[in-house]
Amino acid sequence: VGKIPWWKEAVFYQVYPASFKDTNNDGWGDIPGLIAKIDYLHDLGVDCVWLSPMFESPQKDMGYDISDYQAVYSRYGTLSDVDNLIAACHARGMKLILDLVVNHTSDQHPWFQESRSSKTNPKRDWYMWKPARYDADGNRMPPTNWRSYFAGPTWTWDELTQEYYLHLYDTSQPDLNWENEECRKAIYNEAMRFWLDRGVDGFRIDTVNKYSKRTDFPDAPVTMPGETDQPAAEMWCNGPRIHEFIREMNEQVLAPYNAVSVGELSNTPLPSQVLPYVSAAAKELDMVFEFSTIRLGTGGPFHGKYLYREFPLSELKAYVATWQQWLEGTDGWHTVFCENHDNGRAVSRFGDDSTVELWEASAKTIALWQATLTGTIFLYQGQEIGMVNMPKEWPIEQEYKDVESLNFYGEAKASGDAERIRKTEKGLKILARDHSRIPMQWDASPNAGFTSAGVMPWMRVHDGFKDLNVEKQEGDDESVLRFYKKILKMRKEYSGLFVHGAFRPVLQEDETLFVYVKDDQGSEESGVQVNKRRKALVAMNFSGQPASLQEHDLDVAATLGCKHGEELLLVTTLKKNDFSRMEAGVLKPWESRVYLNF
Ligand code: ISL
Ligand code: CA
Repeated sequence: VGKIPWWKEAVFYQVYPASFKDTNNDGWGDIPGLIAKIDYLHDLGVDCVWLSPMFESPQKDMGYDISDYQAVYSRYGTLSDVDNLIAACHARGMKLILDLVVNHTSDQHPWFQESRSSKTNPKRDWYMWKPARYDADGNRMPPTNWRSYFAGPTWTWDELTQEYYLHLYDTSQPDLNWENEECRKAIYNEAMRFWLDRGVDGFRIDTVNKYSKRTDFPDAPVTMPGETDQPAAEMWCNGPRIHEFIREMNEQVLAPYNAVSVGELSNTPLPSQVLPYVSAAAKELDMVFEFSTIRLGTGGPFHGKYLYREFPLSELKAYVATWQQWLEGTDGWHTVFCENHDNGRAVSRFGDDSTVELWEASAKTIALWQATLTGTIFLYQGQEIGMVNMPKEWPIEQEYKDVESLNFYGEAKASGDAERIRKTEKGLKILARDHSRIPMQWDASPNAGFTSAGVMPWMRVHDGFKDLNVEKQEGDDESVLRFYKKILKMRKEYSGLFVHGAFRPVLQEDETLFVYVKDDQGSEESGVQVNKRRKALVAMNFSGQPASLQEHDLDVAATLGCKHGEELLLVTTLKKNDFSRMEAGVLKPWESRVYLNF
């Protein structure tokens, strides 16, 4: 029986440094603030912190635009703060991973400054430069019709050398040219080995599927008639040399350091496309983030990204079932997450934040849902207290800061189409990346304890922080936070079921109940010693109405394959004072339970 790698059963927790905890009263979170909260994370049950970019950066895209891989953004701290953070994690048996952003740099990075300085500069080829095209009237046009992620073309004209450079994201984020070997070597040394040598345990790897582009640069087919720039993800996602590049990175850097890796795989919706990245035999990545579930309700990755679309529960369940089952019988591994810094809050999207009761019940149900799924679990800061989206009344122009939100909004306004503007506003108020970026709510003091009274935080603190904060929930043994602690412990105690188990959907078409069976038969494959064949039935009410199991023909004991009376209630989201009124076969609004066979 092989040894299970530590990262499979570990609980990962993403920290967005700007919004976690400010210690020097400049309104920005910082690394000393994270160090001050390490015991909080340890107590929650976190094993590994993923720290979003804290590198030197002009902050056009909140640090995903790096101008120096080996320096820390001064508002976040210093190199020695990072050393202290590594030590603080390791002293508690925890690990730390950093964000590796090497698809692009900032345009302020010295590599790009050199590259743009002349066509003969030795680093010219480290980025992707192309001459202009001209239309029939002699007007200059970009080399292709590709639309960038943040709206507008993927090409920006550079006056000095009279060529365009490629950028999949903002114009200030030029794409590195992975075709150039010297460039790859510099990435490995400066962005990776430098940090691994200081003791970090691995990386969350940004946009890992986009290093290899179609180098014949064809135009994308017109799928948005009337628009100059067309969606073109197939020109740069999962490109011709992508697996070669990642294998090389693994062989030369990740494997020698025994570093853990989790790659971000957007625009890769098919299991058959994902497996080559995470198959153990392929020696590329340990884990990946696949986005079908977290993108639910968005109109599409490009133009329609912020047009909200209502979706039935069955659609959510279908994605979960597909991705829970896709690696059965393979040597792949995957991740469980429903929040990150690029999406609205889960309780406002998949749960119900319309009343205090429904908020609390649905936040716990989301916790139970995540903690019972197979794969490595990732939490995002604030998820553990059920943080919600920004209030709908907050005006976009004043309170939203994200380049992507503001570009989409600007684009809608420029269209002059009132309907499109209205829909974009509505969509942003549910889906914008800004929702997850407001300050962490620590306590009921001014500024939610994120920063001191009188300081202006970089983003506004949620108006509801007095009722929704860590301190309040620490003191309430039925709070969302205490429930997370409990359920993360349960997940580890029954790791054969919840981390490794086989997933079987039940009642897949139902629009109220979300039900599945976890069976630890799957865990034998993953090398876990199984003493007793266990099964768990996870029954969750994803609605504001009571739901009767009987009416759904759901027989708990029979589904678990045990005798009646031999099913054990392992955990419920119900409050203790509701127990007396608990009806065996009826789930209250957003109530959820896990039963075990005996
Ligand atoms: O639609 C998208 C952009 O919102 C995604 O498909 C995107 O490609 C993906 O989420 C990449 O995100 C990562 O890289 C970006 C950065 O802005 C995000 O914050 C980061 O998570 C560029 O570095
Ligand atoms: Ca600060």
